[in-house]
Amino acid sequence: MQRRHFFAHTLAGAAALGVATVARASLLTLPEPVTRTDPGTAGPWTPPGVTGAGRPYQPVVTLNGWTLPFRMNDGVKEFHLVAEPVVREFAPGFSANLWGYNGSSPGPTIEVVEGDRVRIYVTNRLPEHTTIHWHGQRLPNGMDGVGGLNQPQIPPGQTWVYEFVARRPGTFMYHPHADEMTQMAMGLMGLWITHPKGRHPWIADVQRDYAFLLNAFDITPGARTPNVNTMLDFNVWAWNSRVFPGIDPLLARLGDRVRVRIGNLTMTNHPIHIHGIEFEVTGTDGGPVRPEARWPEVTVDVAVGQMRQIEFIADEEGDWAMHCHKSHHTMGPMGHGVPTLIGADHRGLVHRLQRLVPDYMVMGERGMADMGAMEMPLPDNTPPMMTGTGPYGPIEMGGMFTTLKVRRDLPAGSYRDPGWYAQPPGTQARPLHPGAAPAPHGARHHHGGHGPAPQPAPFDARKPHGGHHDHH
Ligand SMILES: [Cu+2]
Repeated sequence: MQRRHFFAHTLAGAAALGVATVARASLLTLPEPVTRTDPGTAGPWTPPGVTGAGRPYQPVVTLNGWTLPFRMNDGVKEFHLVAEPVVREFAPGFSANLWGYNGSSPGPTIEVVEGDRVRIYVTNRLPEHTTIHWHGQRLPNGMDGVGGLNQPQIPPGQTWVYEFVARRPGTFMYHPHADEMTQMAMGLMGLWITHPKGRHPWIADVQRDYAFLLNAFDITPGARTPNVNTMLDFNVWAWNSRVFPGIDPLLARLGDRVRVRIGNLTMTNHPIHIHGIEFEVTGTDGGPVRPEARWPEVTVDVAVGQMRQIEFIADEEGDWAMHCHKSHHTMGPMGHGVPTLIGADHRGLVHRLQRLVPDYMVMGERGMADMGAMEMPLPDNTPPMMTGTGPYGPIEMGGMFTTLKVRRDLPAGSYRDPGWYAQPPGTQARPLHPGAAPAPHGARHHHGGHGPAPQPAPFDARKPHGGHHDHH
């Protein structure tokens, strides 16, 4: 019964769409899948020589991600995506069992040129069927990847082929259109960049081009696998399946024109805010925005299922915060059902409570800032909560937070973290009475802008005493 159903499905697909026919013809020459599990940011990937539709381009840098190499086959750019279970480190001390592509969640970024003919082999190594939808692309209807509508779903164990021309330059995404709530809650998604074929009046040349996806998970503290039936109450707010302090900084040389492409595959909107500069929205998944239709912003709201492409000149040196402005999205897993204790007086209660609950701690009487500094017992494998240590102490941020680091002396094309910014004398907030300020963070603090760059402090992922990530 199971078997008959299975064959009926496959034949229907082949007859209706020709997708399986392409697959059969190409199976012998399937490109080796390229896999990467390292959650660090891979450098830009430049294909060798002029390929496909031609034109050298400034490659994107996928934040805590990578670009999938292709091979040329008779003028066609061939990619091989493998949908499979992966283990993703969200931040030091916190990893989860996700589904991804080619070893990572999100999957690798696909980067091509307008006019390229692209063939994508998709192998399903998941325990259930899947498809891939190429969000935002112009393509033949049978290649759009909506399971049941445009094609039968791809059963486990099979390889199917998508093929179309990248007709429109821009920023796109890919994700399953099969058991979508589960498969996206497990991390199946990726980015697609199509560079313009020639000089485009509405697409600027940039020195740095970053891309990342907003994604969210519901992972019970201490657990490793997302709850896939969660509809709204997610607790891990991530960029490319990473949370601060696990998200790499965006780097720019002073004066660089910088593009950032942000896609949202969570179930809520995210106002992404950058300090220190103003930007314009220069494109969406619908295409580039005409220059006369742009307006300046410092926060761009990225709604569910949208891509926003922003650009700015990095003309102000420093370490600038860049984060989702929903303040609970820059937090770890706490915040659910914790009562407000501001103004409450715990005196006399703590000792009695600790007789019943030995780990009981006072927190929140003065606000929650103490959380950033306290050594608080957390279950093993829990996201950092309000942590990440800067040159002046705890940054008190988690989740959807990172920094934009602008430096005069950053070499062109370098993506090496330059460490913390050293503020020139007289340009930093100061206490009214010298000596009243807490001591700066050890030897990492430097005055003046000309000394050696301070070393980046190791980020603290605080764990219980005796735990395997205890730093103290
Ligand atoms: Cu947000």
